Amino acid sequence: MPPKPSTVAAEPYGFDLKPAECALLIIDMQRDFLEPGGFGEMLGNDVSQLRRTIEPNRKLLAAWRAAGLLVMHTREGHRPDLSDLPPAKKIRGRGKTTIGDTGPMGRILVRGEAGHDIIPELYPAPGEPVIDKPGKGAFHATDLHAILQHRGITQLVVTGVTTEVCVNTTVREANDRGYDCLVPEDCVGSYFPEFQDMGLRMIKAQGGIFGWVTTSSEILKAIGG
Ligand code: C5J
Repeated sequence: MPPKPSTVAAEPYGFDLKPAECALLIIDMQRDFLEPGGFGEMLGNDVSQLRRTIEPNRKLLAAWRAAGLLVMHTREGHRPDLSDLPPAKKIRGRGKTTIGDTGPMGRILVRGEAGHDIIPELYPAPGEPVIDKPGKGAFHATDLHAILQHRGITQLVVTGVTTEVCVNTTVREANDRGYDCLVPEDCVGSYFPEFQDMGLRMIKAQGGIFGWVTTSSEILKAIGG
């Protein structure tokens, strides 16, 4: 039996969690974004800003699994022939090394490469759907919405990286499709502290215009973790 519905302390107000209708959606916890020596660090980013989310995600994931609730993972990346990579995305940033080129952990953001894979601490268990997404939002050009609908999901707990890019884009897409989204702030991360703060404020502003913000410990209380 899933945990009973309850109200999770959140901002801008309590989130009425219905565990049987809620999926944990973990966004892009990929080696190239999080690991020292990966593409993110190669670009000069401080990966410790993202790595602090690993332990809270690990605890939340363990509790979610123990409660028998739906877990889904996403990975940002492209087909090896790059046929799903928009030319505009390929050249954006004018960097010397871009998506599809060889980076420190294989070809950058290409499916099947080491850097594209999910970090071992949060590796998907057998049976947990993994959504390979070519964009920032997890609904764009994927079957995520269909999978969620088939399973009767109406709510999402969204975690992962980065707060202002793929997490925010996914929460906005989900909100437009009618899902209620709850974001635990310690389980999402940005390379930039000011974007972390603003990314969360944007979600909960104006009465929860895109969703709710809480902490993983509040969710753990609600699911008996
Ligand atoms: C994600 C990115 N996952 N920042 N990607 O946020 O390019």
